[in-house]
Amino acid sequence: MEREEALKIVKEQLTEHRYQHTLGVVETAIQLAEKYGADVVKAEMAAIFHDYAKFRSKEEMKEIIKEQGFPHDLLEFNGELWHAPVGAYLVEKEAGITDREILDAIRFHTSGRINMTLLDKVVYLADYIEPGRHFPGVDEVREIAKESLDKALIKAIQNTILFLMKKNQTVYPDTFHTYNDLVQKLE
Ligand code: DGI
Ligand code: FE
Ligand code: FE
Ligand code: FE
Repeated sequence: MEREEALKIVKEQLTEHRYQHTLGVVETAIQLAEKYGADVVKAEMAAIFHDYAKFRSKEEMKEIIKEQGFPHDLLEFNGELWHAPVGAYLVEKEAGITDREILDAIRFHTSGRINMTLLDKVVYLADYIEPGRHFPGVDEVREIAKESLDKALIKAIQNTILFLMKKNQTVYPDTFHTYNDLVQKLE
């Protein structure tokens, strides 16, 4: 699928604000893919579609998680996590994207996973540091991203965990598993 066709499909699913965020993720993902040697075309596609399911109803997402046998513990944690696996499913079903690496980068763009692929990492980090993001600590992560993809990812996940904990929110175990895995593998 061409970039323009993909963008048109996604635009219909998103608010203008979320679409602008998506364009930021696309540009950042391309830059990171070029810098760190990921597949640029796949990074672009995964970025375009990463938040495809963001505005589906909680009811629809819950049904898909149950009926597709996605990890049931997702339902016990923050509903913000659901659009990632549900998005991977709907992007395949509705937009006809079948590439496993692209679908996985979408599936794991919120929680991460153990053994993240280069493409997973690029999309995760691009989502966090795209130019439209303004949360505390994001500039530090942008700086680290110039030196190390893994170190930037670790800092982004730390920030996310601390942010959730300060608000007395739960943290999905996979978020911790991703963090631990990246730290353990860091030289
Ligand atoms: O969809 P986006 O807003 O672009 O970004 P995202 O897909 O990374 O969603 C992150 C949101 O999910 C953020 O507001 C925090 C929330 N969240 C809730 N629990 C967790 C979580 N994020 C992570 N990474 N881990 C959690 O356990
Ligand atoms: Fe998202
Ligand atoms: Fe994210
Ligand atoms: Fe996003």
